[in-house]
Amino acid sequence: MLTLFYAPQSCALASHIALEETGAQYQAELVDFNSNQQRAAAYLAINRKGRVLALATEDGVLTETPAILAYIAQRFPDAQLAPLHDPFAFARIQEFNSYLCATVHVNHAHGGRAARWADDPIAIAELRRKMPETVLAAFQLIEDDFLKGPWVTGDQFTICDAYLFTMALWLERDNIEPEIQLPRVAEHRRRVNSRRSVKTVMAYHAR
Ligand SMILES: N[C@@H](CCC(=O)N[C@@H](CS)C(=O)NCC(=O)O)C(=O)O
Repeated sequence: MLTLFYAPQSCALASHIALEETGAQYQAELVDFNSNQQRAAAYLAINRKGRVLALATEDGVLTETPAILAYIAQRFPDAQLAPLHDPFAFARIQEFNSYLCATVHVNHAHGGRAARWADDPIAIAELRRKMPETVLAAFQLIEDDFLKGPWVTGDQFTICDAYLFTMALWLERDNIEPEIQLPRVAEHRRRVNSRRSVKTVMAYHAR
C-alpha cells in the first residue's frame, strides 16, 4: 500500500490528485506544520529533508514532486497521466514539472520561507517584497506559452495539470490576482477544480 505524507494545500496536493486519478489504493498521512511535525524525529526518519511530500512505496520512500508524479504515471499506466511511450513528449512533461519545482515553487518560497536565504531582517523583507514580481514573471511564461489548452500539454489531462493547479492555488496568497493578471491560468484552475478526483482530495486539504 502506498502512503502519501502531505500537508494541506502544500505541493503534496499535486501527487494526491494524481494518485486519486489512478483509482489506486493509498493512505494519506497528515504532517502537521502547525506543530512543526515535518521537523520531528518520527517524520525525519521518513524524509530527512524535513519537507512534504514523501511517498512510501514497497521499494522505499520517494521525495520531490516531479519524481513522484512520474512514478505515479508510470506505475499506473492505465490512468494515462503521461505519454509513457514517447520519449520526447515525456521529456516535455518533465520539463514543465521541473520548471514548477525548481523555479515557480522556489520563487514562491521567498515569501513565507525567506529566512532560508538570509539572516538580516532587512534582506528578508526585501526577498519577501520581490516575491510577487518573480512569481508573476514565472507564471507569465506559463500563461503566454507553456499552457497549450485546454490542458497543459494539449488535449490530455496529465500530471502537469495536477501540479499547475496546485501552484496556481497559491497565487492570491502571493498577492497576484489570477482572474485579472493570468486569465488562462485562472481558467485552467477552474477546469481542474471541477474534476471528481480534485473534489475528493480537496476534503483533505481544507484549511
Ligand atoms: N522540491 C520539493 C519541495 C518540498 C517543499 O518545500 N515542501 C514544503 C511544502 S510545499 C514544505 O514541506 N515546507 C515545510 C518547511 O519548509 O518546513 C518538492 O517538490 O517536493
